[in-house]
Amino acid sequence: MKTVFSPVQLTHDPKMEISDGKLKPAVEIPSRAEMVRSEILARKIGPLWTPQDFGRAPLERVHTGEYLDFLESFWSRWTGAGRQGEAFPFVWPVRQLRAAPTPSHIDGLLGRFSFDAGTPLGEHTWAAATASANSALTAARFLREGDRSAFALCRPPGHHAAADYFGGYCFLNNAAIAAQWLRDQGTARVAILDVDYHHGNGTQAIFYERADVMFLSIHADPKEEYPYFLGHADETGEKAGKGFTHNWPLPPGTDWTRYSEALEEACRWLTVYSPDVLIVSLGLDTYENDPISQFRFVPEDFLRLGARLARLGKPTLFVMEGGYAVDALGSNCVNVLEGFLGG
Ligand code: OKP
Ligand code: ZN
Repeated sequence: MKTVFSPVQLTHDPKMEISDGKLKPAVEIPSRAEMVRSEILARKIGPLWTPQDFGRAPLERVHTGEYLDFLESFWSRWTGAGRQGEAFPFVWPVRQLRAAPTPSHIDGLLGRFSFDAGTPLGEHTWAAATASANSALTAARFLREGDRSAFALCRPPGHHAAADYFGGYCFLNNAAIAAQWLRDQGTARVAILDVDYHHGNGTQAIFYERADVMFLSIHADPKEEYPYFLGHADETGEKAGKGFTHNWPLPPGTDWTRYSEALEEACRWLTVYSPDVLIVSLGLDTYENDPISQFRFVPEDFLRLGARLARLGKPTLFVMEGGYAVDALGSNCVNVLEGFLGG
């Protein structure tokens, strides 16, 4: 299985984040990707590829032009306004407040194009996020060219980012961009299975009214866990997309036994839908020692997960999302890929 990764993805290097109501050390850090890359090589999963630059067109198929313009121009506006260091939004157009007209002030723009204060933007965020999206696109291209599976070592992650807002450490929705690109290349049906501990609110929102991209997510119950405002069991799609989104919110403390019941239900939907390509939004933060999460996967469970996904028998694109126990991240991630490949 080929892995796609660019060193440019390491240049987004946040120092701090806002979580638990405080400024704390960032957890979505470059060493995450380095740990996974070195484990891929050590365990000989397959060759490492550098992404091709797909340009802006495939990003615009998922994100709005004004959102992309904001991300691209952010650093020059921020420094032009006399600001230094990484930026955090702090005011949002909720409910009766108006998202339009778009503010011209940098703090207004930050709020207009985000949904949380926990996601620092820095000088190299745009370069790293586009490199991450290009990794997903390049891996998708390998599937189009006949590979049965591929791994996009995406970082920064993507599944919380929607058409016009960032958050949850995500800026460009790598999995959604790859799914849309596959559709545009002629792949008729795509399914996205999101196994990250957190609900993939961005991906769900992007495809909520569509039947050509199914979205399934198994995650911590949003009543008790980030992102709090999406991912409930009654969200099943709208309009043409009715019945093409399904969510399995699970309680804190969920272990493999409980998780795998939800996974079997998700696999039944996948079998019925029979996608031409399966995209796995691969979060490794279901691990028992993850510092910000409350599920109880042990390392062998990641092998089991990969093996179960292989039994679906579909061309499969793995797109990395979260996972913050950095020391174990590489081995947990490669366990999924190795489990998929059959040990
Ligand atoms: C991104 B991904 C925990 C604060 C949580 C945001 C978490 C984003 C997770 N006390 N902050 O889905 O792994
Ligand atoms: Zn997560």
